Amino acid sequence: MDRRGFNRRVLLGGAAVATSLSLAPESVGTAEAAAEPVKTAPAGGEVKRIKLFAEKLADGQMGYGYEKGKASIPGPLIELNEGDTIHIEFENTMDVAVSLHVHGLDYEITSDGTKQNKSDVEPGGTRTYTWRTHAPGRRKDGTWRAGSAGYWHYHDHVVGTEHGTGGLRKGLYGPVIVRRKGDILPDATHTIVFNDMLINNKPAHSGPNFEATVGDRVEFVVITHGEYYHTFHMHGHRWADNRTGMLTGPDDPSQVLDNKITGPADSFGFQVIAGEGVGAGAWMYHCHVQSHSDMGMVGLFLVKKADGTIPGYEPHEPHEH
Ligand SMILES: [Cu+2]
Repeated sequence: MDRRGFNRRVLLGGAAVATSLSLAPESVGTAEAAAEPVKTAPAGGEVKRIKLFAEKLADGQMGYGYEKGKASIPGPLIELNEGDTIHIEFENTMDVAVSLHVHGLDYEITSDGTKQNKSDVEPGGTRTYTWRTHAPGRRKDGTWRAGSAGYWHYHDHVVGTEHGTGGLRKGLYGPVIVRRKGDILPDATHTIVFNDMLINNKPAHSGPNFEATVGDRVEFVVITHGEYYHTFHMHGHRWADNRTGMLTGPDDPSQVLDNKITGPADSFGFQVIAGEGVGAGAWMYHCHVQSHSDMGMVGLFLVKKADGTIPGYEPHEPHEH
């Protein structure tokens, strides 16, 4: 036990020791962060208001951003708790019509983000899109209604074609996470979008790379767009094929994976403890369709030791982050 863990346990007393041990049965060795109490999502019910812009980027691509001049690909992460409502004041700064269409959440037809019901936005225009979420519960007829919690995504639905094919290709997409009360919160969240043969619309063979320190609880949101099916593979880490990507207990029947097939508009997410049981390293993630990985659908999960070093890793080319 290192000094930090020791002090924490002394300060928190015996009960906390028992709790942390039960949360981290494999904490021997590398899973130091897992021995600390986890933070969890609160109940929802908030009404949130944000601004979102669609912009042309300098290189001709397109992105969503919270501020003018700060659009990114993928667009910003929108995080909600079941029961929250979000009003998004959306401004189109481009010279073509654009929209905002979300998967998985509750919205009325006026927030659909398609031309078919005139819920897109003309050049220079604004529109407020409203997304709602709900907790699971029993319907009056006795059947069970799923909650909104999940790893979802938003994207344009009008640039190029009436399906937004051009907007998606140029980068108009982003992640949405809806959490359930009690869901474990990560230390960091990263989004990986397989879009045609690129990752996050970056040039082939150029990542993106994501950094963490051994023991960090790191969440990945994986989204696919474009023309192809892919398989998402990560080295040295695994996840469960369920809503959160984490097993709920010893009897959770979800399959544990390190490779998952994913097709256009699919999304899933999971959390890992960086380097758990395996240590620091430049851990690859990539599409496992061999021709796709050879063409550059590859990035690195750079897991550092506590002293900041990564054994065996020498960055040999400048990477964009
Ligand atoms: Cu692929």
